[in-house]
Amino acid sequence: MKIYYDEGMLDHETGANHPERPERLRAIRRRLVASEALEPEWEAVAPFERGWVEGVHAPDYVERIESMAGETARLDPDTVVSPGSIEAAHLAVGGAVRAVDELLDGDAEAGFAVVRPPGHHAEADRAMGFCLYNNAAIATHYALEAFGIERALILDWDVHHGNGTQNIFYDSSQVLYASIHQRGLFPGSGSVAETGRKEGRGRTVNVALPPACGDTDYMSAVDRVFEPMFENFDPQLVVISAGYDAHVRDPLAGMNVTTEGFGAMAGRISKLAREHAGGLVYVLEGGYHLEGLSTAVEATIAATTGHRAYEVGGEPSDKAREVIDQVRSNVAAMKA
Ligand code: OKP
Ligand code: ZN
Repeated sequence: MKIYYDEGMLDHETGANHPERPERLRAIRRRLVASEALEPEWEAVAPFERGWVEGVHAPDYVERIESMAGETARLDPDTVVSPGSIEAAHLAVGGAVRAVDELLDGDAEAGFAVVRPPGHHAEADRAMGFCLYNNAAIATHYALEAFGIERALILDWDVHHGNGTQNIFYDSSQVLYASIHQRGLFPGSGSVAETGRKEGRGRTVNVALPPACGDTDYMSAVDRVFEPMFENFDPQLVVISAGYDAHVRDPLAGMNVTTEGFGAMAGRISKLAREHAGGLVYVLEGGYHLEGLSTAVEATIAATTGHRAYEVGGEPSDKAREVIDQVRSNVAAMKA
């Protein structure tokens, strides 16, 4: 699988004790270099184009972010800019865009943009929750513009709700945003009742799970919500906002997904994506336990490429099933 990565993303410095740190990408890089049996192909990210970002973010916001290049700033209590951050943000956008570009050009069946800063909390006009530019939203918007795609699915399995991505496409019939996350965590949005607006009605899906859900709960959501979503919406592009902070070892959240669980999810979802859209792109979001993060990224790649098959057996908990069934009834009525 093609991996889109650039060392310049290590120069986004967030300060001592910040969980979103350069070591995250170093750990992934090291792990993938060591597992050469997976045949990762290291690709350069695309050179930044401001026009891509302006398709998603407000011009004033882009101007403000660009003016911070080389500087130090604090945008919210946990979102900071260091002298290398704006360049890193450009590389992150470039990684996501190049991955989508090569997928849709037919040069790759699957790609993984190993990027930071993450993106899914970034709103059209606001940085938030470690995120400056919304990498996945920008890459998706790029696909609509450059390739004339009419139905794109963004599936966000980061443990936090991707408020930015949801809001950017809330009115859009062309982009289906589906998130599975832990309810009650940052940023607080993402209830089951948030389902889209106007043309985008029914095009937002939130599987807002209670804490302590694990592999069987996540796989049940894949079977009972995501699979019918693929069938009914029939996406032409699939972008995964791939955060790994639902991992059982993650320090920021309270879910119990294992490395094998991520592998199982990636196996199922990548199969659906290949059947409907010819492949998929993973864009890294969160994930703050270095070993949990790096092994789960490895499992995602191994499952997607067919180097390994991961099995999860067993029934979901009653508390997860309740949410899943509620969401399922919304998805059942969806039409492409
Ligand atoms: C980014 B991503 C309350 C805590 C805020 C921010 C978490 C951002 C997560 N002040 N924590 O979705 O992994
Ligand atoms: Zn997260």
